Parts: sequence; structure tokens; C-alpha cells
Amino acid sequence: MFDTLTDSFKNAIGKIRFHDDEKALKKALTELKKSLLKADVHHKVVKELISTVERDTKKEGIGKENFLKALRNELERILTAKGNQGFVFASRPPTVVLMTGLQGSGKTTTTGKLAYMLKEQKKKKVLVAAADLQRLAAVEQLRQICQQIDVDLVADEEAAPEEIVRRALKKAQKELYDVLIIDTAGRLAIDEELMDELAGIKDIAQADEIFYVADAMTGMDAVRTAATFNEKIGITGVVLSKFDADSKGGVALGIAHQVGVPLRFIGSGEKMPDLDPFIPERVVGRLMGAGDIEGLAEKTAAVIDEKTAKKMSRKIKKGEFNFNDFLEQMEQMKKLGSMKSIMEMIPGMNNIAKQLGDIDLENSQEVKQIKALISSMTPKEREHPELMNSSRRRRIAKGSGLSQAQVNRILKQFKGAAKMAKRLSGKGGMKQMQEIMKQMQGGGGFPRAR
Ligand SMILES: Nc1nc2c(ncn2[C@@H]2O[C@H](COP(=O)(O)OP(=O)(O)OP(=O)(O)O)[C@@H](O)[C@H]2O)c(=O)[nH]1
Ligand SMILES: [Mg+2]
Repeated sequence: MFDTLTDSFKNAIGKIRFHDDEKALKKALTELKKSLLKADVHHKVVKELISTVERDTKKEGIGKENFLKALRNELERILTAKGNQGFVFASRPPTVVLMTGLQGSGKTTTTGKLAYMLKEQKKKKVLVAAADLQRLAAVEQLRQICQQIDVDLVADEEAAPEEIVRRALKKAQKELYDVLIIDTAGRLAIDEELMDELAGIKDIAQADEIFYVADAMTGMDAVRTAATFNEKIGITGVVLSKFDADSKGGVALGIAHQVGVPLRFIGSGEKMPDLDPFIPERVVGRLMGAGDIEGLAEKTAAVIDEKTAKKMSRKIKKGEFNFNDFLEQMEQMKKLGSMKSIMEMIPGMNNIAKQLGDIDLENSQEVKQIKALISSMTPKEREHPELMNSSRRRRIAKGSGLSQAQVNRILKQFKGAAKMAKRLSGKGGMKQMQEIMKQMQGGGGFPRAR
């Protein structure tokens, strides 16, 4: 997610080798400045960062440690703005969130993602309101999203946005919802009409949070429009969407500082799990290549329940991992979002994540084949992979539409993967993880056992 930035910090830090070496510090700072500007960080932010890091490093004595410390502190300062971090619940439910932004910025998608996160990770009762009645298909789009994530929706194509909000609020209060998220209409540019409509909705909704969804692909414009929105109607947080499409990532670094409002979430893909809270302290860890274990734990804990995880690891250790377990694991992985974003949270895995690209679990050819194969198996065969003799293989090939060779290959890989998993669950497993990841990007799908 922050590949470019992480690389530039690493480079700069690497430049400092000796103590009391002013020249080395200058070199490191120059390098840092150049790469930050190249990554689209606003020049004022860069200037501030560089001069503070220089001052603090000199004060403490030039050296790698002090440089690192100064950089870390300054990054955290710049990333932090007055206000809430992550999602904060109101003291009295329902917490009402108003989603605002320009046309196509990602409001509706983010509404769904946020609802999904609160429901899956925090186990909250969430209600969504469709207050965008400008665009013809807007309500239908939101309806489909809510159906997909199984969240309740208040919608009525015939009613005015204000009326929808009134109804939704009433329902949320009466039926004890924890959170109400209101999706609103976007405009091409900031205009009076939009501001008036939003101001009206804001009054009625008595929103606890007003999120401005900014499209990361618009670069500095995202910062500017967020600032204008904040002046005109007041926002409590920025959500930066389509961050996956912004390879530079510098906008995220400057936005809180420039707008004066915290960056709360980052959208990193089109699917529902692709939303990450932006917690400055953790992000600094990621920027310095140290991973984000807390974030990872949060993301996985809600999805992978402890009992299942224990059962799985017992099975793996005993070498009893079967096809049903595999399917179950795939379903859980899907809920976690992109593989790459998960890998990035693991310390030291940043480089591998970069190489990995994005393995799309749902749409990869490999996974589709495996699923077809498993669905042609009998329940008994799924439980006992060792039963797969040649006549069964022939039948499965026919049923799944795969060739005999494909079936053989997948089964061989599955056997290899189970063996590998067993080995990994023993001592020194983490080291071998890197090996596996490398193999995965070569062949896709199952890693091969050596
Ligand atoms: N890659 C990527 N695409 C995204 C992300 N968020 C939204 N999108 C895509 O951006 C497009 C617009 O998203 P919407 O959620 O419909 O945007 P909107 O602000 O509701 O648009 P209007 O209602 O027309 O104003 C859709 O195709 C989304 O799939 C993201 O984080 N990453
Ligand atoms: Mg929309």
C-alpha cells in the first residue's frame, strides 16, 4: 500500500552510517525530500518534515537511531489531526454517519464497506439509508450491496432524501441499531445546491460523523476538495478511496495535516473487505517497513474464530487436512480481502507482498479449477484425500470438466500443500513461509512441496 514511501524511508535511513556525520545527514535528507515530492506528498508538508527531522536529529546527535526516531515522531505528528481515529461509536446509539463526496468518488461502495466492517469485525447491528436520489441507478446499486453483505436498508425511490433520512433515523432508534450510515448524492463539482441538500440532511440526521470520501486517483485535488467541504459544511473525517490505484501514496501522508481533519479510512479495492482504518501510529510502523501486527490481528480475529483456527492447526499437524477444510479456509480468506494487503501487515513481508501482486482468490483460474474439482467429489472423498484412486480420478475429471492431467496435477499439489502446512506448523515455520510465497507467485494456487 505504501511501497514507494516505505522504500524511500529505507533508502534515506541507509544513507546514515557514521555518527556526527553532517554530510551523511544532508544526503539522507536530500534523498528523502526528493522521493517524498516524487510520491506526491505536498511540498509544504515535505518542507516541514525535512526541517523538523534535521533539527531533531542534530539536537539528539547524528546517527541512525536518532534519525529514525525523529522521522518516526514527525511522521506521526503529520499524520495526526485533531479528532477521532478509526471508527468511534457515539456514547448513545445509533452512531449516525453521513457519507459525502463528489460524483464517483466511492461514497456508495465505502458505505457498504463500512457497514460490512462494523458488522463482521465489531458485530454491530447496522442500518443503511439510500439518500442519493439524483442518479437513477443509485438506489439499486446500494440495494445490491446491502443484499450482498446482508445489511438492512431504508430506500424509497419516490421519497425526498430528507424524508428517507427521517425515516431511517426513526427506524434506527426504534429498532435499536448500533449504527446508521447515510449514502448521499454526489455532484460533479462543489455547488450551492449540493451544499444546501447536505446541510439539510446534516441537520435532520444529527450526524455524529461526516465523512468526506475523496478519490485518491485525483491526487492533490482530493486534498483541495476535502478542505473546501470542511470549510463549507464541516467534516469529521476523510476516507481516501481507490488507494490501490494510486501507486505513489503521498496524498495519504499529507491529507490530515493539510485539511486539519483526520484521515480515517483507506479504500484499497472494489470488494467489501477492502477498507482499512488509518491509525497514524500503526501507519508509521508500516511506512517504516515494520508491519502492522495490531491491524492484522484485528482483521483476522473477527473472521477466523479461535475454535476453528485451533481445529485447523490440529488437523494440519496430524496431516488430516482435507478438501472440506480447504474450502472452509478459502471462504475465510475471502473475507479478509486482498492477499497483498494482508501480507503487507506482517513485519518483514513487505517486499514479498510487492512481488506477490494481487492474487484474486475468487477469480483466479487455479482456484476455480480446484473448486470445480472438489464439488465433483463425494462427501467421503472430501474427507479423505487418500481415497483418490485412478477410477475416482476419472469420474471426477468428467464431472468437473477438467482434464485427467489437470485433476492429477491439482491433487498432487494438494498433497504437497498439506505436507508443507504440516512442516510449517512445526518449529521454524515462519522462515519457510517466505519460501512458499515465492513459489505461489510462480505457479499460483498451491505451493509445491519439495
Ligand atoms: N479500485 C477501487 N475502486 C473503487 C474503490 N472504491 C470505489 N471504487 C469504484 O469506484 C466506482 C465509483 O464508486 P461509487 O461507490 O459508486 O461512487 P459514488 O461516490 O457513490 O458515486 P455517485 O453515487 O455516482 O456519486 C465504482 O466502480 C467502485 O467500484 C476502491 O477503494 N478501489
Ligand atoms: Mg453513490
